[in-house]
Amino acid sequence: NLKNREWFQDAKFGLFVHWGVYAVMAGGGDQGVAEWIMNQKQIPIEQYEKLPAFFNPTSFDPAEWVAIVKKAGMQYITITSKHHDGFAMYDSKVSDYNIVDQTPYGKDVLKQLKDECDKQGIKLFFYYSQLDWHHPDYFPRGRTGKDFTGRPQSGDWNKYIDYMNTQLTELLTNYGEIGGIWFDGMWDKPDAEWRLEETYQLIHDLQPGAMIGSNHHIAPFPGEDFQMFERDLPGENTMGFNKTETISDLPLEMCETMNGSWGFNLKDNNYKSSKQLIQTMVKAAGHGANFLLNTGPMPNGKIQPENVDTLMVMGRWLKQYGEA
Ligand code: FUL
Repeated sequence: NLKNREWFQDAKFGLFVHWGVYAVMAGGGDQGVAEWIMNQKQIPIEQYEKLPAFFNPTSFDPAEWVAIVKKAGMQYITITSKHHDGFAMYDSKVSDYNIVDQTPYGKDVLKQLKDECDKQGIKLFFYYSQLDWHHPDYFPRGRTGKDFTGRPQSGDWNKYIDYMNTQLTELLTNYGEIGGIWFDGMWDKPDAEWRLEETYQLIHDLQPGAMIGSNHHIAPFPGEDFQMFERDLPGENTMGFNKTETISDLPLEMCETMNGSWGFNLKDNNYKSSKQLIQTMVKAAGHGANFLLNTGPMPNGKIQPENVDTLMVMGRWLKQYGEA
């Protein structure tokens, strides 16, 4: 996948999308990271499972999303296929805890987005959370998603990893050629046997071109194709996430939020200015890192207008001053 690494190295700017049933709760009136609401408000699985019934993004228009991305001067999208809450935003056959089976909307948003990305020449990456607050076999539990979930205090860890590998197989088989997999959540159980080698091999066997990266906040493991930094420039650690001084020879990526949340948060109006974000993007480029800027679409399927405005300003700037 050298070719894809080269492409990635040069891609510079992408859209991160955190979208899930948590969007319905819009942060619950708090300023916190909205996609964490299940853990923050200690919502038991039995009750959280009622959320998908309210998720009906009838205004979701993938053509509009991808047009925004193109106008912003971005080359790729990374979207949550499953976040920590365990809910699959695609048509998974190994669990009915997914958008097709459990929401009135009933359609696979990843599929629709992928088709549109193909049409408009944008690469699509899937974010996948290894951490899971819903699956019973995610046991022993990690640092988060503990007793409040109502899961039995037992489970078979290897069965969970098998389940994860099956979901990854779906994602790498049913959506054509994808950009890669963006892992997150290993930090929840740093000492667990994640069987990384097997998972990474599986991905590379299924799609040799797919790039693997992981938000584990430490130095890259063998099999990973890029190194990422959460809300900090490579080598910096103002947020407390970055646990390593290592900056590898792999392509780099920095991800950042528009306000303080990844998922849609109604209360958090603390948006960074486009000027500030342009400066960070330029600094990231100076560090050789792509800038993956996040948006949390609303429950109706639209991208927040405030975020669209910012993206348009950035796109105009890039058109004027960017090299491509
Ligand atoms: C973090 C996650 O816990 C956040 O919810 C978000 O997905 C961010 C990109 O990574 O580790």
